[in-house]
Amino acid sequence: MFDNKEQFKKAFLSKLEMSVGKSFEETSPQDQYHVLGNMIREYISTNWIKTNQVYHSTEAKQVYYLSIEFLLGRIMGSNILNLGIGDVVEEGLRDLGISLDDLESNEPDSALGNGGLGRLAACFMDSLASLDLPGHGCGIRYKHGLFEQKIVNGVQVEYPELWLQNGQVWEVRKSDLSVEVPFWGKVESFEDEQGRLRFRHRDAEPIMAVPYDIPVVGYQTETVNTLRLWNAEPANVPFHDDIMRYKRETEMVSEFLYPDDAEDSGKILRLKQQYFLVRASLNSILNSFRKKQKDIRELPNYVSIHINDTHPVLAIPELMRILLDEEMLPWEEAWDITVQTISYTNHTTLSEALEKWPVRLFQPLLPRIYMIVEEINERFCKELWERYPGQWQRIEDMAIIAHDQVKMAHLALVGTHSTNGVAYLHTEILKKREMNNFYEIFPERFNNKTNGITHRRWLMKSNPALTGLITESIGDKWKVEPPLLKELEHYKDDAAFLEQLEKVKHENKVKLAERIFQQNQIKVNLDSIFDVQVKRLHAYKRQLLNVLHIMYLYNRMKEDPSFRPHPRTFIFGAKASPGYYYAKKIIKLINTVAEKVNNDKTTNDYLKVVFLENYRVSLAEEIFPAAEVSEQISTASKEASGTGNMKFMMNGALTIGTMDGANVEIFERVGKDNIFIFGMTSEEVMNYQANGGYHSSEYYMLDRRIHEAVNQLVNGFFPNTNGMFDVIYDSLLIENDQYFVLRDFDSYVKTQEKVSNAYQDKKGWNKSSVVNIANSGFFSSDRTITEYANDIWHVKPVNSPIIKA
Ligand code: CR1
Repeated sequence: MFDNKEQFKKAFLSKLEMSVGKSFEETSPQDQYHVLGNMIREYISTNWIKTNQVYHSTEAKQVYYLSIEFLLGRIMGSNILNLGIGDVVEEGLRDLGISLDDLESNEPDSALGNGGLGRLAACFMDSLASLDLPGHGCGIRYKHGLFEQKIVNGVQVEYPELWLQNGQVWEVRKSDLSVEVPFWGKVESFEDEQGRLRFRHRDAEPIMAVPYDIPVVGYQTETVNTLRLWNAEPANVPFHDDIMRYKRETEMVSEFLYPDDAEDSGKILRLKQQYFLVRASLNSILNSFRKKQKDIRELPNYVSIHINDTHPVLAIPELMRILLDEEMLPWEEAWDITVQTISYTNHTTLSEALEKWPVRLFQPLLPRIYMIVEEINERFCKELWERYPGQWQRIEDMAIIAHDQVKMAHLALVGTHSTNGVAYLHTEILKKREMNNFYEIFPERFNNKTNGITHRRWLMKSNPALTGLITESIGDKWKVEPPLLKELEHYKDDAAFLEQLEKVKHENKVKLAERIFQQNQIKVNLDSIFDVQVKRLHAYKRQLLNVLHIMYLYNRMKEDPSFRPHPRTFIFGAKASPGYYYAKKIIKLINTVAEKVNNDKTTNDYLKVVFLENYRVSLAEEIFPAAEVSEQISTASKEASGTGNMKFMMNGALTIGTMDGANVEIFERVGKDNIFIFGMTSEEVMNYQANGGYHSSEYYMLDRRIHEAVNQLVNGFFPNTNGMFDVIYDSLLIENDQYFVLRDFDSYVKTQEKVSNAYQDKKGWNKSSVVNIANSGFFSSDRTITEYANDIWHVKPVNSPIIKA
């Protein structure tokens, strides 16, 4: 049906009429999207079945990637690309007067994630399939993904996200594979016939976990992996209690994605979600393994379970429960198997993001699991005691249960054979500082896996013009071997190539400018520098530093008519967690500054500020290709890696950034002349912190630029904002500027001047852009996943790739 245009058109038209019962002329773009989606899914299904059969029969080890978030974005375009059917579909539709782009825009983003952590999981799924690795995703099918953001009077307003409202074409419900998940109740011990001590979970309230499978298509291969998302539904048991309450509480479990990037709230429900994911996933993993009729002690040779951050860390006690209570192995043996099977990635050192659960909530909700965690803790503390006799403080600091709390990161460190950070610097900080205690005991467990992004979505799909230019120049092998992008460096002095590159960027800027006009009614100057900061809103990411710099530019232009820097368009996109008061104030501030400077005729040829609402994967795909400056300005040591930084680089933007996260590795690859580094180093930040911070008020008192801008937050400079930005002012001066915004201000301003100057030499700029693109291959998630597969999971490709001509 996708072999040639004519066949495709015929199939499409007949399916369209059959499934929506309208004549072609009457069908809506929605109808057309659904029909095309269904056709593609059907097309995929042969290879999907085949892949599953191979996985069932093979002796090859399988990896299961457990994640509470999968931020997939739109699925259709990525499938079309990976299947290599783009030309047929596009041309066929064009004959029918339909644009594929328009049709794709009818697909809602699958936004089952908050930010980097969830998007990383999605990139990993794409790479696993594309590398023919037997990798399965396990997640939750939230009814509502990340909220939709509207900006009303400059303020973020949240609306529920409705991705399932019009039906999902990519998922397949498999109710026959449902799993019961028990909560509450009590644990009874008894002696079995052989006189062994056994445990029984009684009077539990069960929830049914129903899997919905989404196919994950690899690029130019027959492999179609599975992302299994669990839906919470009432179990089919007679229930004496209040049935309405039961139904409501059950469905709540997969109702909402927690809108937190770095904090947790709604504790019981969140913990329920975590166990729900783990119990259902491990049950289905063990079912597949048992079908192979191997000795359970062989589990680590056949199965690898990866936990994405600590959210699925209950996989450790859950696997112990299965091995102890179902397989009846002795503790030591069960423990060895568990540790060998499971591995863990840490994604943050921010203390507010390190999960801790109060025992008083944990124990009643998960009584058997709690018993096991207690035992793990006791055994671990005993080992510590033997190793560090008398060092009470150290033991208390490292315990899994302490001060009536269960520390999930400690459980992960103790109960897995591998802990990895997500960028070189981050891993070093884990080893030397944050987790140094654990590193001392388990040095061999710590390793780095620098994050990556799928170049298929973030370059080939989102930036076809650049993809075309690259391919014309160096051929298309880079598509399956991204480090070959390096060959582009030969073109960095090729005037014709640089001109082409500039043209591509310009076209992408035109498209983004149209989007900006459509959404914000702001006309932007196409010759201005497109300077972009898109990411979650968080104090440590320092959108505030960017804003203060804009205010400074504006103030200086007002003061000095001869000061006119190269025109800039500052573009922001960011969602704030709904309960994160400060972050929401920053959004309001950005919009307030935008209102002021965009409407000042004396400066607005030089300065525009745009806040694009509802930042999400599909919008990101429009933004990165048009960006020229990438803002990666977190307080050094705070951003574990960042992945947006890589997407910008791959699309030829130049980074202005601190030596933080993966910026460090970008710097190493492009060299100091092709990146703009500023600000304190992580060492400096950590030393300051160890010594009680710095004195932000000195910077405020001594630096006129800072003084003026900070005062403007509270002195009526912005009309009708009385008291509105007090929290921001206080964070800088009363709370002594935890994130060193004022400390880094001068360095940031000077470095931004360098950016402006560099842009004057357009040829030099384009040359730097080439160097960035050419060195971005390292940041393909194919490299990252290959490292995980080789070093942590020990899994090998199963299907051999069939490269289509
Ligand atoms: C980090 O903040 C990193 C992603 C993916 C985030 C970001 O720097 O790129 O993870 N951490 O590794 C996170 O969400 C809960 O922690």
